[in-house]
Amino acid sequence: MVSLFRRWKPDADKAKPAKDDASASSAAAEAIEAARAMGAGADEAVQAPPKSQPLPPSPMPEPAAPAALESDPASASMPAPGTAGDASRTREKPAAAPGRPGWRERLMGSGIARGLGGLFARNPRLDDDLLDAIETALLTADVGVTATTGLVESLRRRMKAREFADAAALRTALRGELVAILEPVARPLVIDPAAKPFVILTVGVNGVGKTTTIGKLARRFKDEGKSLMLAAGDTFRAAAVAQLQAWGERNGVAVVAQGQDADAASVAFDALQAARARGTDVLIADTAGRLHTQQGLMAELSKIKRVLGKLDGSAPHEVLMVIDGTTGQNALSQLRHFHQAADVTGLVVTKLDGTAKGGVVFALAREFGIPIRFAGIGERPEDLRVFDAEAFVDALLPEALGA
Ligand SMILES: Nc1nc2c(ncn2[C@@H]2O[C@H](COP(=O)(O)OP(=O)(O)OP(=O)(O)O)[C@@H](O)[C@H]2O)c(=O)[nH]1
Ligand SMILES: [Mg+2]
Repeated sequence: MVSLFRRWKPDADKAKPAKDDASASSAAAEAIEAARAMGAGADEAVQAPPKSQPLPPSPMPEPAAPAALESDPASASMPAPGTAGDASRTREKPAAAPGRPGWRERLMGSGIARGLGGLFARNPRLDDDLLDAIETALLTADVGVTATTGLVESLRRRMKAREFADAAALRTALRGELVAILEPVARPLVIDPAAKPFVILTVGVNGVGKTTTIGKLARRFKDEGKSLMLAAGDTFRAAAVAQLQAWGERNGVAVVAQGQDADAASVAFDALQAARARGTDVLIADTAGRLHTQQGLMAELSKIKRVLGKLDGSAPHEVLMVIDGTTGQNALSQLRHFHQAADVTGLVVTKLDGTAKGGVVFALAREFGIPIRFAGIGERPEDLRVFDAEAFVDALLPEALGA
């Protein structure tokens, strides 16, 4: 898989001196929206037993019912429930192609970008004040104490050694250090064509963007010409099944479901069986959001994994944990627990657009070293980018110091 991102070219648009926190960075732009999740039907309709009331995510599921999988016209019509714009591409297209919002445009509104941008404008001189301001900006953006201290101390040492001629040189060094933290985890998800299907199990706490991310991935894989199937493993709420079905319909993807209160492991098992029978390339299983501190719910994830493994010893091939970028340091604790229960193999950090602080990405990278596969930078189907360390960092740092 190729990185979607086009590296942002520092000189692409000359930065202007920032004047305040928010504006600092050169090409500021914001992004954001807030929208909704999507839905998607299927070219095979799934059977979602009645039960309709969207209930708040709550405790445990239960027994299952036979998964129904009816084939139906592969139409991709449905207006995705509460979704935002559609868009046809999600692919390896130049994500930042002219006219399309790229990383920079999307992340400029984020807390970390605003903090770093303003700081260089306010502290154009190469001195301790600048370092203090950088430290504050990183801490405020949730980079975390350990990572921040390491970064700032390293910069301080280099500054004392007269390595930097001016603040611009220090900015370049900061960029290099930030990229160095992320580079090791910027490893894209590669779908092994030998796995039929390649099973992706998505996990995460409530509301982080799991289902939306599945919808975005469905679009991406479809565009890549892969056949896929979705498993409605969030059986806590009827609305969750409907949400996934809407996404499936939208993308013409089959969704296997049993409805609310079904046993999530059973849904996953049925879906894997169906996907194998059809020679499907990729199966993505949704799961209900759960608090990482609730042991019973975490154990259910282990069960889903085990059950999948019974059909295919190597499944799931990817346990994709979705993390809300606005979560802050709590994300570390979430990952620790989910990793313990389900051996997380990849991350998607969502909501990096808007007001997300985003700095937690650095903390996660430093502490766990688990690959960050994708970044969610909006609610539309195309707002999922293959994670690119340099593009991400460049979107956060002002291109000029504005001094
Ligand atoms: N701004 C922004 N919003 C997002 C992004 N990803 C998801 N969302 C929004 O976050 C909200 C929750 O998304 P869902 O996909 O339903 O989250 P979930 O993890 O499946 O939620 P549960 O199933 O209830 O645990 C929706 O309003 C989405 O549109 C993103 O990258 N940026
Ligand atoms: Mg969901």
